[in-house]
Amino acid sequence: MFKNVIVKTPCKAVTQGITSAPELGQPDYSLALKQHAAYIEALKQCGVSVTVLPADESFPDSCFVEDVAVITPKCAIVTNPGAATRNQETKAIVPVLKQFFPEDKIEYITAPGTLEGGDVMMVGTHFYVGRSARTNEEGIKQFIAILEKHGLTGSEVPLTEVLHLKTGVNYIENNNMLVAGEFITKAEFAQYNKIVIPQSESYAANCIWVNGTVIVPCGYPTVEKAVKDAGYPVILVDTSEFRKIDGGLSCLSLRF
Ligand code: CIR
Repeated sequence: MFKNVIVKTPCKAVTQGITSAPELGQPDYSLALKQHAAYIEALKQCGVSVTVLPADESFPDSCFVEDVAVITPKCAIVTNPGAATRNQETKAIVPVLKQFFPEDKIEYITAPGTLEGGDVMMVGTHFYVGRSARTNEEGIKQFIAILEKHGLTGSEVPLTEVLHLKTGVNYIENNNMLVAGEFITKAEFAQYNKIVIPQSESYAANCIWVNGTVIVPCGYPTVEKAVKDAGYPVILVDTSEFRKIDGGLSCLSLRF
């Protein structure tokens, strides 16, 4: 169960966030703020305490707070984002993590290692780590060494089609895993009960489990039904403005 969630308010520069889909247009700032507020309300409905960090105009993508840290049941790991314009976003998360963890439970990925939290998927005490354009071999090596120091385990999952691991695969507990695209057939995930997502709704592979409820993005009826059919209560949240800059539900929070 999660007790805490950290989110970060989108800044006005969110309109300039990195995107692989410019054809979707720029995010509307005021709508992004409204959607972010609804996201916070959905999280609160799941019984977590939400820490809302102030917007930071220096970093257009800084609302995607998941990428700057990985929080495990044993320690917090400050990442080293591979995206140049995002790399220094980690500075602001360190004092926040210190409010929740003693210094000896805060670890760091360092250059030449790179790693972004969107590439990390927690399944119990095991962490799958996507090797992506943002997370490199050295980053994964450091990350797994940190996990092992704290009694946890990790393994690498190569990916080629999507931005981050969790862009295409998400664990929703009870052995259930939402899988899309290249993750549907990966041997690493053969042991799970896979909920296969059609290509037309692949964006909605990025749902989040929060204390028994699954938060699903608005507008993906096949995924909504599949998650409900798997027995979960569902809360829908509109993420249209974050989608325009490759962001989804998981990217917008740290849950622990
Ligand atoms: C980026 O390219 O870094 C942002 N525009 C989107 C980050 C999405 N984060 C995530 O999947 N964890």
